[in-house]
Amino acid sequence: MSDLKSKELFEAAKKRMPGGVNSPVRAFGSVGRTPRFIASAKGDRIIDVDGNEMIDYVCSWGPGILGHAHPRVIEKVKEACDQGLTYGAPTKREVQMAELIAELVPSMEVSRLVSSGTEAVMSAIRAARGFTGKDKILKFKGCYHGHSDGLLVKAGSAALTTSVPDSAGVPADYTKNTLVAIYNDQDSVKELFAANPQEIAAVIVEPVAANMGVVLPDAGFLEFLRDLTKQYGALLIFDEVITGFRLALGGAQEYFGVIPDLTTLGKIVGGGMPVGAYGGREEIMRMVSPDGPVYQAGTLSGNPIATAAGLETLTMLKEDKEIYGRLEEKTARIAQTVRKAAGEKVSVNQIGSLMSIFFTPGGVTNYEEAVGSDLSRYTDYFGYMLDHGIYIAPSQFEALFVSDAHTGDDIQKTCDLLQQYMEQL
Ligand code: KE4
Repeated sequence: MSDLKSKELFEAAKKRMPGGVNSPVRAFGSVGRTPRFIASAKGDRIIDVDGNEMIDYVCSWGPGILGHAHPRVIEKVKEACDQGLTYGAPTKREVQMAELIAELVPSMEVSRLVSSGTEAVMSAIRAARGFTGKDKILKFKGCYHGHSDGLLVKAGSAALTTSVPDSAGVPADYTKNTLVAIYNDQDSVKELFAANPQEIAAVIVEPVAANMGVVLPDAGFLEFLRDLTKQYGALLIFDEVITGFRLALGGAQEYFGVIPDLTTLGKIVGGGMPVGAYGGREEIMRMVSPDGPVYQAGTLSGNPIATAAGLETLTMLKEDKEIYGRLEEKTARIAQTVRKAAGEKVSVNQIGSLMSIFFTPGGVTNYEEAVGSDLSRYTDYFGYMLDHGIYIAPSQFEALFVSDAHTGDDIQKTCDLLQQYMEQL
């Protein structure tokens, strides 16, 4: 597999863009390879500028649950384009989106569309602070909630690989109200609430962590957060940017039966176009301008092209609820292949269409165990898969995503390669 054209483009890109990319994880920084510059994608396949066709398990970090360039989504986007790209005025599709979001995620009685997951989280935090009149936010080490200043504290995702879990350029004043607990460690949460009994506006959590690799909530952990936040008059925010519409049609809150006060969405909600959303209990969301005093705005929020893609994607997921059974079956097949071939040498976390392989025995249930895994082995595994035409996350601290477009043959090809690799560990 030549990557000559990618190499040339990367050199040019590095001259004019930080790291040659528009988002750090794309730079392949932690796996020591040249990032593949992509020319096109269709279904479960992605094709780079050197013509290498690969089976894609990044799926654009989550939006691609239906696979790339689904004909129905493309058709709606093309139709929308002919009607103009943006108006800066309300449209019918935004009403349809808000109504469909409320139908699929009933806790999101009132919602607002924005243009990214970061914007959704930043705005939800502001609404929580505005509603409660409190300043502190509690997050979990290794969870990633986008790059807004107050949340770049012990963040996950690429912040872990670029060793800036506490980013430069963020004044201490901006993060003094950010408390950090340990995922799955109830005592660490209780201690922070006991020390700040009346000051915590909200707890924000990835209901399934997917930015330190995939780490599942221990049984009862989400229920514990729900009860404790109620006890202290704090809000519970589920960051469902990854799990939303992926773990179930109603997201992790449907899957686990734990209902937050606010939810943030991204990725799938836009069907591949730039859309984020935040929403929740009506009394909270009525705080948001122009109903209330919490200001938040956006030129391209609810953009007609983006909502065309998002609406068609959500509509297709609603029409075909069997998709979630298919996604679970495919992904569990991959996970079981690895467990069978590698035995105790690796830890595999899998739920629905999300999974991670950690090269460490004994299981991974939190940040320390994730970062303690053998990262150089991950790099070797990444290179092996890439050289054999399988495109997986270029970082241990991301997820492997499966889409409805992943064919049985491609899943089998993936399993065969994984078995070969894991058996020689
Ligand atoms: P965006 O601003 O990237 O749309 O969403 C931020 C965000 C918020 N919450 C969660 C749980 C997220 O996973 C993300 C973004 N996810 C990363 C992948 N781990 C996006 C990939 C990237 O940064 O390029």
